[in-house]
Amino acid sequence: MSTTIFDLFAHRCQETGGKPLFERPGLPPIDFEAALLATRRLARVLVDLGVTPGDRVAVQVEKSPEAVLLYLACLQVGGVFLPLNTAYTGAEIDYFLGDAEPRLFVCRPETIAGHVSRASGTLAVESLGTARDGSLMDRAAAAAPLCEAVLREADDAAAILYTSGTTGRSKGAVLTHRNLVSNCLSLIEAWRFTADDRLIHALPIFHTHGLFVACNMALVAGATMIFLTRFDTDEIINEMGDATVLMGVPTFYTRLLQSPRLDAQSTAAMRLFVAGSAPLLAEHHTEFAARTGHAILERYGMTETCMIASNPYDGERRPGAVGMPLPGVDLRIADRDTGAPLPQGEIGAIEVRGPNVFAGYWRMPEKTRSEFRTDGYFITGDLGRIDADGYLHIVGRDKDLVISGGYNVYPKEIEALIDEVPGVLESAVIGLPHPDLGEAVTAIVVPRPGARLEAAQVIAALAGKLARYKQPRRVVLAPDLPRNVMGKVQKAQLRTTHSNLYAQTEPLAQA
Ligand code: MLC
Ligand code: AMP
Repeated sequence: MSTTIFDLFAHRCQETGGKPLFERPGLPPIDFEAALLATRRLARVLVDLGVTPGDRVAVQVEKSPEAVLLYLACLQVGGVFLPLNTAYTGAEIDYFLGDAEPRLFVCRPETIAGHVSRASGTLAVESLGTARDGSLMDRAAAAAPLCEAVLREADDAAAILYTSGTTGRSKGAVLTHRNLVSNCLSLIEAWRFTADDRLIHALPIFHTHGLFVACNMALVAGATMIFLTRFDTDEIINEMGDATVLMGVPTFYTRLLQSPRLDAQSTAAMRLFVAGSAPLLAEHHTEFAARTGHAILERYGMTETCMIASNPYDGERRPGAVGMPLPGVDLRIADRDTGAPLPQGEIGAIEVRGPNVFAGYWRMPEKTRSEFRTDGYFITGDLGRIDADGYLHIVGRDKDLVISGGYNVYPKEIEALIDEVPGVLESAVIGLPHPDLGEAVTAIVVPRPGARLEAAQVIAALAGKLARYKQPRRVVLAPDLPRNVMGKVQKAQLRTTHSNLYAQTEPLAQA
């Protein structure tokens, strides 16, 4: 039997009872006690809907406190929480539901009409809105609280998060209770997170960063979350006067730096700024420190591994570095082909082992095996080196991946769809430096000889098939793609050729 995030939250509620857990501008706060009661009602609803231990609960809803409580309720009844990006289209949802075979799918009230037909003897479909509305909340209002929690083992699955693959299908990363609990407790200690903290939460809650780092830490430590539906520069700066911690992707910091309001005074109440999910430019780290007096604490993580490394809370937070492995995490720089550890200072594959590392990919034993070394190290697909002082630097990626505003996009998935567009001979999707997103998804497309193809046609053909953030921000038509002697497309060369494509681009929201 093992402790779960739900158990730790329920335990914390005994001490923090009437303290606010969620605060939202213009809305009444929700305290820990009320949150626990609502969770217990939702847990009863899950049981009534037939969710038994090990069953998946797939959820594609807008950000709300109730969505977090649904996650907790799922853990309470021993279910496996499966959050889905709100940007996913119908075709993408079909795949996830087919692959994960959930017992319950919870969608937005406005999309339920399109989803009810999915309901069957083995799949219940319910809805959850942002105003305590939806069929799930209707059921919860009438439900008696369920006070017992199902006992789980540390290696039992707690959640599945889908990550796209370099080839073919998306993979469901199965995270265990051990993964979530050990990582949460490590981070609470590493970042001195306490019940006195007030966390500005502006991240989405369907990914590791927003859910398993930010929410878990607040739920377990007894901190208050200033729960914002999305990132807005002015709103964040307004909240900083009454908050202590911000966790964000680098785009948050890029945008904050563009505001003349960001200075030592507006950030005076804050004690910690955390960045991760994508590389934070060293110059932004330095500029932020010069403007505010705060050194951003950059950390490194991955869906499959939760958080791996962090710059120190006390001690130098080194620009361009992601710090040292968290306690209990074994990290090595290894030869990409053999997995043999390399001498200190050399660049190689970043490999990790520890209680943070996931159980494997959902129903993909061979894929799982191929991503682990025989001695248990997981091959992250990132390339790095450890400097003389023990700081890890991520220097590149061994995987064909674009990270746009903190979201991962796997080129293979986009290329396959572009290649189906009439008039397209072939394509290469790459990430190019973008001043707001870090990297922007960009397609280099070769038309068929004689075809009259326009970039806009390619973009239009992808609409509706792919989540918006995966769609290329620009399509560049080219007569051919550079290849090496083996015939492999030289993406590095394409990235160099087009490196300035977005040099003058404005932030998304203002574009
Ligand atoms: C939104 N859009 C994006 C985008 N976000 N396009 C590319 N990349 C993105 N990241 C699109 C929208 O569909 C819309 O398209 C337009 O851009 C503007 O949308 P918006 O809603 O106004 O954007 P905004 O709210 O400003 O969002 C940008 C953002 C957001 C960076 C704040 O993407 C975000 O919160 N990212 C965080 C992702 C995250 O949590 N990653 C953690 C993964 S966990 P149009 O054309 O309709 O206008 C992980 C492990 C770890 O990686 O280590 O943490
Ligand atoms: P995801 O699959 O969405 O969990 O993304 C994980 C990937 O994000 C990692 O493998 C890294 O490539 C990248 N990443 C996360 N944090 C950082 C960071 N601080 N610096 C550079 N890359 C990062």
